[in-house]
Amino acid sequence: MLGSSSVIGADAKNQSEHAESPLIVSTWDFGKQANDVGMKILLQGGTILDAVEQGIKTIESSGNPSVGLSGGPNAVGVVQLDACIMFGPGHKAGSVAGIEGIKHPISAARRVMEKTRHVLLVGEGARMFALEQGLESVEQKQTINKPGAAKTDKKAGHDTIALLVLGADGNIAGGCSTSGLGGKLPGRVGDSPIVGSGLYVDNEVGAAGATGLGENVMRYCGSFMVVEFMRQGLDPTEACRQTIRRIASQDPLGFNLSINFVALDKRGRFGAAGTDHGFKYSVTSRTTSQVFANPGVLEIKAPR
Ligand code: SD4
Repeated sequence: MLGSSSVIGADAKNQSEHAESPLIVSTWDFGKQANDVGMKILLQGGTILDAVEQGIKTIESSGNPSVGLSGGPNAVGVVQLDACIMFGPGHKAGSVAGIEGIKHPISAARRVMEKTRHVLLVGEGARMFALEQGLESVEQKQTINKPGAAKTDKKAGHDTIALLVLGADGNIAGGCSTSGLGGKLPGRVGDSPIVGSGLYVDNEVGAAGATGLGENVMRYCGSFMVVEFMRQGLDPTEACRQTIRRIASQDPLGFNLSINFVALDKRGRFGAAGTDHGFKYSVTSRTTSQVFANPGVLEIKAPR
């Protein structure tokens, strides 16, 4: 809706200097579409959770190759989806993992948070719950009998939507949704539905979300780490960079991690950093909606 759709370069003025609310930050350039939907909801008086859910739903039904039922199938040809939602006040969370045939896993995650005593439902249980809640479903069929017959290490499709919202009242919510790694083994769960890995919201500090190779995020509680660095005083961009430095300093892969983070803080500052050169992120305020290039990669110093 707002602003231009051109990508703003990594050398643009320090993005963290911005400080305003409401504010929506999301992964990738397609995140802008979700942000715009979310901002419209906020400006019409909707809640931050509505902004998260409706924004992400837009991508889940957009034909995206890595989000929703149009996403990449697993090694037996079935799409298994992961999603998570968090609400800052009360530190609430809901997730679904490996859910099949449900059109909007983000809505299932929200229902888990709001309608159950639990945080994470997986597989068939998650699907049954979503159906019980009246969520839209489609039937899926396994198309490959032997998992080995499909690629299990497909690097394409690292395009999870993680979307963070700071409301005008200072409250924060976030969500993420993905079909996960293309060709994954059936039952594989990535970072996205794991609180603190693919998504983390702390209403006193800020929020962070991840996209990329989940295995390299979830072993380090990546989004939690970003938020903790913000708590220690780093701005969002520096918190994302420092998280990647920390992971790279420990990981045998070094910077060859394929991980990217977005973050916003309680003051309305935003930032991102990633090891993927092509990583982009989208930022939407009341008056502008922009796509930024990855500001992080070139400036990350070798950890050792
Ligand atoms: C996963 N992190 O399941 C997800 C995939 C992804 O951008 O982020 N793609 O590993």
